[in-house]
Amino acid sequence: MAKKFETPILVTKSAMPSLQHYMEYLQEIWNTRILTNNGPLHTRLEKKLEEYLKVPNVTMFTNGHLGLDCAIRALNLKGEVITTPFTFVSTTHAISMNGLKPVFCDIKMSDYTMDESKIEGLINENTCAIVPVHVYGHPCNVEKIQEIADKYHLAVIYDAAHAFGVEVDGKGIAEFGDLSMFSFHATKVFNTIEGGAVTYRNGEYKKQLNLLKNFGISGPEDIDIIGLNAKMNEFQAAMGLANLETIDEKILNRKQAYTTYLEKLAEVPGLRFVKLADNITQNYSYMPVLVEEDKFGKTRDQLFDALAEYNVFARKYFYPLISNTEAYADVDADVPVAQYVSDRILCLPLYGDMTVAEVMQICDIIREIQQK
Ligand code: T4K
Repeated sequence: MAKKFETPILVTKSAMPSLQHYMEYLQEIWNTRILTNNGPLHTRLEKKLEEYLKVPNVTMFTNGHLGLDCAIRALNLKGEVITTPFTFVSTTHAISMNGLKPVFCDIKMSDYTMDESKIEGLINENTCAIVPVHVYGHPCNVEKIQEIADKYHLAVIYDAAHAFGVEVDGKGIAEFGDLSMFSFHATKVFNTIEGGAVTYRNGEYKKQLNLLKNFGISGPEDIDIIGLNAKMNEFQAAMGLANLETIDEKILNRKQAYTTYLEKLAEVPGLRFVKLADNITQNYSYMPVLVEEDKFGKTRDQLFDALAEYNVFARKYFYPLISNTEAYADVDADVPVAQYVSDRILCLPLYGDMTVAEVMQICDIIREIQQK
């Protein structure tokens, strides 16, 4: 019989440095008394992230959502934006709150990212941009999307919230599109407590993004544009600097947990996993499994509820589809694949400190639920 966990296993667990190590960074803050507004730790982290993400420009934000909002704002867009409904609602809100109309494109069964073959059918004279999501850190078809964008003169802003450290053919995922947004939220592969960054190759965006996140202020007596307060503070930057020191180790550990899941669940009927191409360096940010009721014998929701009885708290990322929410009830969507996936997907627990023993126990539990 599979064993119930004594303490709850949640879908993720924040990566944290030792308290003592974090305190070393805090000591620097106490020395300078600079708590926010582009302080020394902030500057250091931005530089280190440019190296790690292999991109010439990184601008950090208080959270990923405001980063995405400012990335869209920086381009001064008007009209319709093609995006995916299979995401966290932040993506769609950032589009809508900029006065733009989201147009939902379906996703692919192979990796759940935007189906590039369906983009052109959604383009009209009002289309100004594409906002795809590297969902679960699975890279979109960046080449094809760029081809379409070039053909129709559209901007491409990637929601790369899940894609920290992901590479395609050795190139950082931040290389692609006009701008990309990474989330550094507590639940992400790399965290700064709350936080995020916008990355871009074209250095001309830097001035605008820095203005947008600091009330549009360019000097003590100059306010150039209308802006927000979306600055990352020094305590967040300190967490980022400390967490960045162990990021490769954490990703490696995630990989071990991820591959253990794949091996142990391979024979369970009705569970489908994504297989990415060999040219992709993954970050193993999520462990999505698609539950096919006809073969598994239970629905995704039944598995979700049964896991909770064993103290395992998976999450239905991403259900409901954004196009089915009250907030976007007025937006039409023809997205059958996204609907199919959203109704069946479940993210199993996965985090940087996860042990193989924990994964094996979860797999035993899943096998037991399937056979009951
Ligand atoms: N675009 C996409 C595609 C996104 O997924 C997100 C964020 C964004 C944009 C916006 O980025 P940010 O503005 O957030 O930087 C979580 C996160 O709050 C959210 O950041 C994330 N996506 C989304 C997918 O997941 P919830 O409501 O599921 O979080 P919560 O509080 O239920 O936490 C999940 C589990 O994580 C908990 O069961 C325990 C663990 N946890 C949570 C927190 C808050 C920790 O271990 N430590 C913590 O501090 O939204």
